Formats: sequence, C-alpha cells, structure tokens
Amino acid sequence: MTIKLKPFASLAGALVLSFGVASAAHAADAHAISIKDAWVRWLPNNLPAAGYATLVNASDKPIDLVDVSSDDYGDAMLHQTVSNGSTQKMVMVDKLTVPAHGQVAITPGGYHLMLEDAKHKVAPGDTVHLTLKFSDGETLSAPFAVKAPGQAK
Ligand SMILES: [Cu+2]
Repeated sequence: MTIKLKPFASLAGALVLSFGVASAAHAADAHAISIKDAWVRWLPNNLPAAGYATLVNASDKPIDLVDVSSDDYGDAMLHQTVSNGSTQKMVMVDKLTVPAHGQVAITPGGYHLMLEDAKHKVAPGDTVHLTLKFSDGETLSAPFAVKAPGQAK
C-alpha cells in the first residue's frame, strides 16, 4: 500500500508544478482584454435579458469572444440581431472578434449577450456577473449593471 501511494504522490506533485507554470504564463497576458460600460437590459415577466458592453483589446493580435456564461442565468449566449427590411431576428453567433489594439461595442441593435432562465430574481438596480471566454484562453468575469428599458442609454 505504501509503495503504491508513492507514484500518486509524485504525480500530484507534477500536476501542482505544471499548474503553477500555466498560471504564471496566463498571468502575463491576463490584461489583453478589458470590459467597460457593461450593463444588462432587463425585461419584466422573466423575459430574456440582453447584456451589452464594450470589449477593449490591448494586445497586438485579434482576439475572439468565444463563450459566455453566468452564475445568475441558466443560459447565456452570443446573439446578433439581423435586420431583413422591416423585420428583425436574432441569430446565434460563434464568435465576435475584438481587433488588435481596438475595441468592439456590443450595443442594442447589433450583438448582444442573450440571458435566459434567471436563477434568482433579477431587478433593475441589481448587479449580475457574466463570464466571457476568449480565444487566447483568457476568461474575464465582469459585473453588469441591470437597467430597466427606460434607463438604457
Ligand atoms: Cu438574443
């Protein structure tokens, strides 16, 4: 039993070591993307809400937003509103590219972060948290201010 435990102990040591290296490498480029003006347009009666923000890329490479999740909502995804003449519809989007040394404004009428199945009561004045995942491996969790449609800018 003692003999069998030894390989496990060294394996655990190796895992801790490699995790430490990965974290250090990640920390070096942790600030490539930043989020500003983050807010959620709340709708009554448990209707899906939409998150908006401006993503800023400080790096010299384009970085894609590839996934959205939230502890406050059962379902979060990247959508784009597409206009066909007089009608509008929403389509799922795989990614949203933030240009090198540039920014992308996610604003009403274009892209939005669709938020469905709120896990608890969410009301204007609240703050919810969204986690955005990027193609460079970066993950950002940011507070979004919940606003009523009338408060939306
Ligand atoms: Cu949508």
